[in-house]
Order: sequence, then C-alpha cells, then structure tokens
Amino acid sequence: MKLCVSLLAAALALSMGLPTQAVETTVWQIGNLDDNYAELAISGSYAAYPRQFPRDVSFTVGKDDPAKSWPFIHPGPDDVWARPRAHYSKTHPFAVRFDLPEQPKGIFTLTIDMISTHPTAPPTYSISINGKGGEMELPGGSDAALTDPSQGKQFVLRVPIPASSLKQGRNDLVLTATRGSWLIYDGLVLTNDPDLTCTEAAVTGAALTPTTRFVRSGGKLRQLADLSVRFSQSMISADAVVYAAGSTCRIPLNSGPLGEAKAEVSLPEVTQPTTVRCAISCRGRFRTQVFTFELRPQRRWTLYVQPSAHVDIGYTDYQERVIKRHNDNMTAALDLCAQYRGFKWNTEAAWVQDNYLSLMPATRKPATSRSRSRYPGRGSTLKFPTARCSPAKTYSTEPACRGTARRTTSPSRNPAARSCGPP
Ligand SMILES: [Ca+2]
Ligand SMILES: [Ca+2]
Repeated sequence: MKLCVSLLAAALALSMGLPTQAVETTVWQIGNLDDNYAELAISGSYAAYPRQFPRDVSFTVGKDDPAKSWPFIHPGPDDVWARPRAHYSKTHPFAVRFDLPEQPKGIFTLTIDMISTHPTAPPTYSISINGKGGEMELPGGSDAALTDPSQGKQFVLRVPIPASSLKQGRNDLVLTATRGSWLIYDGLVLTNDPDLTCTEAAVTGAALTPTTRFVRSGGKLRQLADLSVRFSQSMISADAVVYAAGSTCRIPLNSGPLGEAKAEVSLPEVTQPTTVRCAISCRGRFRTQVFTFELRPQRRWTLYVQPSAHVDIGYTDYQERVIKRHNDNMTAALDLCAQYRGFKWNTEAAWVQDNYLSLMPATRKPATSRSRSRYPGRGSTLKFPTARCSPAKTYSTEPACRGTARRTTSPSRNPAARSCGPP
C-alpha cells in the first residue's frame, strides 16, 4: 500500500493565502513525478554510488542531465557503502545550482517527491537555500523500493519559499541527509506563482526541553536546554528572549525552509521546578508571542569514557595501527590531564603504558610530581570476560578488583573500573 504524506503543505499553504486556482509556472524540474526512478542516474543500483559519485552531487539546472548527474538514491551518514574511502565525509550533500533571470516575485514552491526511505533508520533531511536551512525527520519506508519502486512508501514534501529568500542570478539549494540512512527520489520541481503574497506570519508552537548537559560560565553552573519553535511560514528571522531565574538571554531564530527553528539555550541551574518565559518577536511580521515553560532540575551525570575494550594487539586491527591508536590516546590523555584538573585516565592494559613510555620522547612524559599525580594509571587488573560470568560471579569479583586496583594503580587514585571482554 502506498503512503502519500504531504507535510507542512496544508498549514503553510493556508498561511500564505494560496488561492484555490493558483497559476504556477515550472522554474525547473529534475526527473519526472511518475512514482518511478528509471529516469534517474544509477537507477536501482545503489552500490554504484561511490564509484559514480565519489564527490557527491553538484547539479546545474539547464546543463546537467538527471539520467547521468542525479542519483536515484540519496545516502545518509549511516550508509558505509556510499563512501569511496573510509575517511571520506559521512554526509553526502546534493547541490542544485539554478539561475533566475529576473528579480523573484511571489511564492516559490519546492516539491520533493520521494519513492521511499530506509525502513528502520530513515534520514533527518536538511534543506538549505542560499545558506539558510532547516531540517526534519522523514518517516520510515521500505527497502524493497531499492530495486522495485512500486514497493516504496511514497512521501511528498512541499516547501513554500518566499521570493525574498531567492535572488536574481545564481541560487544554491543543498539537500543533505544529516542523520540516519538513505532516501530514494521520484523527482524534484520548483514552481513559482508571482502573484501570491504572504499573509501575516505567526508562531504556531514552541517547546523547551532540558538536556543533561551543563556548562560552567563565570564561575557558575548553567544548564542547557533545547528550544524548538514552529512558524506558520518558512524563512522567517525572529528573536527569542528567554527569562529564567533572574537571567535573560536573547537568541536569534531562523525558521529555514521547513518552518521550524531550533536553538540551544543556556539557563541558570535550577534546584526546583522553575517557570521560564520565552517571548518571540519578528519586527514587521507578527506581534510578540509569549510562551511559558517549566524547567525541572536535571541530574548531574559522571561521564566515564572507555576508548577501547579489547587490548589484543593485532586482533582488532593491524599491529602498527593498534599501537598508534593507543599512543595517540595516551598523548591526548596527557594533554587533557594538563588542561583539566579533574580529568583522570586509566589504561586498559599495562602494556599500553609501557609501550608509550618506551617510545615517546622525554618531552611527552610527565615531568613534575603534579602531572604524575594525575598520570594515567595501570589497568588490566579489572578486565575479565563478563559474558562468561554469572551475575553472582560478576558481583563477587568486585571487592577483589578494587583491592587489586588500590595496589597497582599508583601513583594515581583511579576509581575501580571494569571492562567487559567479548564472549
Ligand atoms: Ca511520486
Ligand atoms: Ca520519477
């Protein structure tokens, strides 16, 4: 069964006062809106992408042919198969360059017709027009569409673009799957109705979501929250003023082509539920709208980072690469020890330290007693194959592990840590 979704279209079209008999002209089109991808490049052969598009996509309207220059599939960062080399970029921007011969007028509409998306990891899709962008999460589709377009779950995205966001001459549109996996195109069309005008814009919703992240600023701890604001129109530049616990901060917002703006807000740390007010204004577009949220205290987490979980030189990678990686980690750890007083580092195996000290120049070794006090301690003693242990056996090893750690991790006082070996 085909699923056809048109997000934003109804709300945005109403807010922009689209007449029922709008007269639109096609500015450009890539592919045909025919529920098929046969007319697009590497049709049905996704594995050909890294060979045919090693530098991703740069499509010039009026010059390039979709059959050669616009792939039927748009990979996301999860798609390892789409990278010609491991170190290449994980995202794959698709750029469209087009010229407008005259000063743009009225409303443009970008229609992106998709055949399907990855079923369990659909992409977060970013649209940027002349440097201003926004993104949205696409719904999951069907991977049967990779070889059979009739098996897809179709999705149509219509984005109204005011003429003020475009310009006479060259314009740049960039489409990117910023998270997740692939999507498959049917075709893209940009249309224009020069007689349409925007009605008054409005904020249609706002949310403030606390995060678990804190920052220290001016000696005081502040907690970070994510502000999300949805507008009735795309490409609106507005201001948000957030009032919380005697603190005020002003944040610029840009709704982008999808009508939604997101920003990170730094607020004073609260110890009890606290009211936060957010006033959103856009001079000349709409009157100030005020939203009220409740900011709750957030738990402070202690973060332990384990860079590796299996020191077996030559098993997880070539020996020289394993050695280099551990040495790089040690160098970075020493730098962080010097930079942050509370930073501690424990190696998983004693070999990591011994090897580093034998190879590194004296200038890299901890020289002072102060730096030695936080120098990476010896590990290895706490590593055992947890997958082979019963829960009772696992817990019973805890005192022994701590005792061994106290005896062997001199001079630093590293907390007992346990890494899990593979089964
Ligand atoms: Ca279609
Ligand atoms: Ca098509």
